[in-house]
Amino acid sequence: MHVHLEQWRHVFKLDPDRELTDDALERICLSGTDAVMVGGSSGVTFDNTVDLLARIRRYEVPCVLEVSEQDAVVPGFDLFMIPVVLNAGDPEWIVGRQRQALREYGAMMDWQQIVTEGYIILNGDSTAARVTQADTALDTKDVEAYARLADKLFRCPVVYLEYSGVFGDMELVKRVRHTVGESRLFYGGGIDGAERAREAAACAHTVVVGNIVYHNLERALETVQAVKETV
Ligand code: 1GP
Repeated sequence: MHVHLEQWRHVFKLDPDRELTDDALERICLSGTDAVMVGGSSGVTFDNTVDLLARIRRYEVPCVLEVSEQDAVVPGFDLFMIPVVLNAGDPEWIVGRQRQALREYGAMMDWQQIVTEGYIILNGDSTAARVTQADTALDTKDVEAYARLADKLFRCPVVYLEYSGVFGDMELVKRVRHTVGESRLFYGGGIDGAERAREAAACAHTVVVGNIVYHNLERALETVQAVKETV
């Protein structure tokens, strides 16, 4: 399948380590979202990833894997998104794990299917921040500099402002959108319904909705239309 991430407005991120009923999954996949991203910061395994992929594959929605665990790289996704955590304190999450993966699979990878995400983690209390030892004490200029680094220097197709668990600073998100040129700006964190979805959609190119899927499916589903209606 051909995936056009430069056109995505709304994405659901599903965690293979969490339970979701068939009915809930069906409603997510048929919601009109542009893609389902599979990924999580802990407990992601080959088995739970392959299970979730197989269940999502009953539907036509594009399905991409955000790789955090080499052992959980399952073939058959439409796209593999590789986070490079620009503000990680531990270089494992900038180039370390990537080097390890490329040592093993570099010669046989299909580069057409791979997209680099320049990640900037901004919620210091999130699992992602803890795992990567992210330096989240950043001011606006730092964040803009990281965004330029991803966009201009590394030419990442995606810059990802990750607030996972909390709703972010929309002024900052907007500034970053004006800063990036070629990259697409993804925003994720704390979207719990239509209102925040609209706010985030006004500031970022692409809005990622995660957690709320597991807490309030109705509100999660509302976010699709809310984002699509926002110019
Ligand atoms: C997490 O950016 C996503 O990686 C979405 O965040 O779970 O807070 O919606 P939430």
